[in-house]
Amino acid sequence: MEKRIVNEIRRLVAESPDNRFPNSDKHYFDTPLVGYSQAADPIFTEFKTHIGSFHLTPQEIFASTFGVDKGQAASVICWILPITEDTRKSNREKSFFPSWEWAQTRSNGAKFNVSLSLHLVCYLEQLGYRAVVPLLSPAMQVFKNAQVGVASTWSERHAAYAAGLGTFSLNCGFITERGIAVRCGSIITNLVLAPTIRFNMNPWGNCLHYGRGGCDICIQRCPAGAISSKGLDKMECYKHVYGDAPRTVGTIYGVKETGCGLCQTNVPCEYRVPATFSP
Ligand code: B12
Repeated sequence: MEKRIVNEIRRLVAESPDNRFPNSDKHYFDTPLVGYSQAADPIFTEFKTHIGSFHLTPQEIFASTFGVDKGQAASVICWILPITEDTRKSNREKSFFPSWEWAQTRSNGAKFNVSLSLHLVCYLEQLGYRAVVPLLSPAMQVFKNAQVGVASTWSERHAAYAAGLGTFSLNCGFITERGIAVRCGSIITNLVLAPTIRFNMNPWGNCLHYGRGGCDICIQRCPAGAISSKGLDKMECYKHVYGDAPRTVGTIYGVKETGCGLCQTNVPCEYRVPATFSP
């Protein structure tokens, strides 16, 4: 069953017209990475201590969606959608606002990610299982003033970390074997799946800043001055990502959400886990 799910996610990424730029054959996302974790993994309870008690476990989301008497969540299915090389290259050249390609990926690629999640829910339902997209569940909320800054009741990156798909970084981003220029997604189901092994037990293991020290390229790339050796100032990042950038280039690009992603491109971790420091 694990293999069937991987194949279904890959098939949709390869074939869906929603994973295409407008009037083009070019994809928003390349072949995805997929990982699984057990819903009862104690790491999900541990996340409450890192993020806040509002961050929910898979079982809490499952129960709030289907009711407490409708069985238990068994697994979390996570995927990583790598942003294509053309889009990454176009954003590498930018020094303040994101490229047109990046903005399309943020806006329309994110919609594809939602359709992929919903497709998977239907796919599992047809096989007789229950499944829920945490970000579309009734329990989903975003808190602007949590102790850790802007945060939601379900963090896709933490779910992906639990599924062994990568680690965090200095700028808070998630670095996978296909790099940091990615989008993440997940669903929770009562289908029992074998969990992916978490090889990297260091939550920041893929980030050169922590691994060898000295890599501060993302600090220099940030147009909002939001990254320092202490990490990410989420409010400064938020003001640029949801304020200045869409206000200035959103209309020109024809999208409401442009993202930014400068700290995810032209950095050593852009499309791989960086082995050495190469400015
Ligand atoms: C709120 C939000 C924002 C906010 C706040 C960002 C943040 N870091 O939380 C703002 C507006 C600033 C933002 C900006 C961006 N975002 Co945003 N955002 C989200 C959202 C909706 C929720 C994130 C959340 O709640 N995180 C929880 C908080 C608490 O996590 P955290 O602070 O990062 O976690 C730290 C601690 O927990 C710590 N930690 C401490 N102790 C321990 C111990 C252990 C064991 C572990 C595991 C961790 C840990 O490690 C983490 C890193 O320091 C998610 C979608 C989702 N629901 O997940 C997308 C998401 C995180 N964003 C994403 C993206 C792409 C972006 C942008 C690049 C914009 C763009 N699209 O162009 C920028 C990049 C900012 C950055 N460098 O992280 C992607 C992540 C891609 C990636 N590779 O990381 C997500 C997952 C969306 C998606 N579906 O793909 N975002």
